[in-house]
Amino acid sequence: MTAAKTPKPIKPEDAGFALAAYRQMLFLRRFEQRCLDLSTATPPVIAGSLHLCAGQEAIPAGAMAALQPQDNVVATYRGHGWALAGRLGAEEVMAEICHRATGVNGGRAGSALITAPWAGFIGENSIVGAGGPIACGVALAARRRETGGVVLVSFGDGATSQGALHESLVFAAAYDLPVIFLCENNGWSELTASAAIIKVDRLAKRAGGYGMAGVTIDGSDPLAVRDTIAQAAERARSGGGPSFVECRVARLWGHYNRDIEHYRPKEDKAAAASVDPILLLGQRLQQSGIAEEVALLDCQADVEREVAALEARVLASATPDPASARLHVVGARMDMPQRTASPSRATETTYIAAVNEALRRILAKDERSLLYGEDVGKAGGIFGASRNLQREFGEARVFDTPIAEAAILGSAVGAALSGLRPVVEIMWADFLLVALDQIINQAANIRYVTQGRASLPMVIRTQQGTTPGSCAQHSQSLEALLFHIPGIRLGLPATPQDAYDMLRVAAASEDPVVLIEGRGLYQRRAEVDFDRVPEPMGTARLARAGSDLAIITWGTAVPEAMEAADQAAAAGIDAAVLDLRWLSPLDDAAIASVVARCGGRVLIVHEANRTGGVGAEIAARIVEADRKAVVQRLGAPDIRMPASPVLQAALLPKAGAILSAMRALLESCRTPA
Ligand SMILES: Cc1ncc(C[n+]2csc(CCOP(=O)(O)OP(=O)(O)O)c2C)c(N)n1
Repeated sequence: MTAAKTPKPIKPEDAGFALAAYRQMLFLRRFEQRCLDLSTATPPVIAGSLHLCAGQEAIPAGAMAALQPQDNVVATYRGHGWALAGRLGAEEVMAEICHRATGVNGGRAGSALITAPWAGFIGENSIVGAGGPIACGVALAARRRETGGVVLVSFGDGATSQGALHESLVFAAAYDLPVIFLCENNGWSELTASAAIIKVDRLAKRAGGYGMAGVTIDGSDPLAVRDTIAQAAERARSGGGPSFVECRVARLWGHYNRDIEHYRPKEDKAAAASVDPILLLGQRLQQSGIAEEVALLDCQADVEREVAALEARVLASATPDPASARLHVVGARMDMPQRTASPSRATETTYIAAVNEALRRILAKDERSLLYGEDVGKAGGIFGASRNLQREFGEARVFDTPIAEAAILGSAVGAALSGLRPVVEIMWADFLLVALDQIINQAANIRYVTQGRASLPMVIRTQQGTTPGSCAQHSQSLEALLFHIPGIRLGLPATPQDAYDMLRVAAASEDPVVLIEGRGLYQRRAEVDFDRVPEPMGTARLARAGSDLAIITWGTAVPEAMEAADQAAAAGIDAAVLDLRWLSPLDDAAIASVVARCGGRVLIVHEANRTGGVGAEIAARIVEADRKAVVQRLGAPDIRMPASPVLQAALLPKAGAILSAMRALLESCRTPA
């Protein structure tokens, strides 16, 4: 809690700014009050939760005055003040909070996720701490594109306990990124007093631990905020790296609109009211001889009229068209890599070398592309996917990162939002689990929330599967987790040609793409035509024609299915093998066609566990389309993966098990029901 203070005089040269800040803060308070009232009316005019910034208005009012047009802001759910103090119009912001068609995001974001990167407002974020990594990516892009811009990311004191925020502090420090980490310390972590769970008296003390400058200031003083942010921005702009600015403020209202604050001592609330920043600034303006009380009252009345008129216009405006709810999940347009001038010729290549060549061509083709991840730069990746690429394209475009998956993925989100085309590596698919937020809550949402105004051309490469000796934390096949998520593309190349083609197709996509390679396939060799025009995203490959039974499969199960089909052929069974390649978009037409050609006899094979696997969805789709189809699934049983090769062999759906399943399926079709 901030102690009561004696008002500091305002210098004459600051009079204009102080008056403007006073009006802006009043406007924000009135705006928030009306939103609160509308949300607690019976019935509520605004549905859902609001996190209002009463008591914290001086922070955006002061900070935005120190930023320049090329700078960007990343806020939290308590971000109305940042949206208003920034470059968005009050009417479009209130309309968004009221879920109107004319809102910044057409009602898709609501109060807590207002997103307007086109206006330098990268957006609010409802995931505590998630903005830090994204800010790092925006800063990477600012540096690479030489905009001279800095990025300010605001977060609460509670957020300083979040892993993603720590990763972003580490990441920003590692590259001296132009980021200002601004902590709005209101003393509360939702319903818990931060002092009870944070054992440091000043959060800015932690900055030194990251190797950056840190300072604690009075966040209820817009002049102090302006001057401190101006210094931090100057440091960032001149290459001095990130700063951590802790702004102490009082939370005047509850955590959210329906918070009855039963947990909060009355004295704490009273103490907060006594340091109301608007009250304090009003006193200072009067005591410094800048404004009389009557002028301040006039200003208040004027603001009230303005907000009332604004509210009337917003409430008279239309709600979104329900038919539009399905639009803008992913983009319709796709720039396909074109045929190169060189004549087509096939070269025998390993899968991993094909990945390397695809990355090389992506970097050569487009200056906006970046390649980074753990060990990706100097060493060229633990599997060699990026070998020699740093030497060829330089450390600014191909680089190593801290061991910080949330920062890797989140910075890719920020960089892609800011005009770059990052390709990042997550060393093992199992490591995605520590940072899924940045894919699912962040990347997958951008196009939808912005109604297609912003898109995220980013590629995440990883690899998965069981190999002899790999333990349960380095063996999982996790595609089903991502398959479930709208807004991202998902592919699993099974051959060197597809490893090459699909990566280039992914890099041309305007949507986030996750490519899961097969570690067990990396040393497989096959002919690769590096100059052919790749097939479009979402097309399956008929790896083997047949008519007795269709095996539908993908990823590491493909060679096993091919081997099983070869063995079956020797026994007179003519099996087709459809390698789906892409799970999103899913090639429903190719599935329907192979199912029809095989008389509705289908075996779906994947290395991932059977329960909740992608096979279940495909089986459902086949049977929904043809109730007579006979569909079986073969996956790993629902067991953790042991390291012992002997134990692994007992679980994995290898060729022998596939052949047995094919025979059983055909037998069941011959047996009358
Ligand atoms: C990752 C995550 N964990 C928990 C929450 C639930 N939550 C929403 S706001 C909040 C409190 C955060 O406190 P602080 O960072 O101090 O910000 P303030 O709300 O005070 O602005 C919590 C725990 C969340 N949204 N995201």
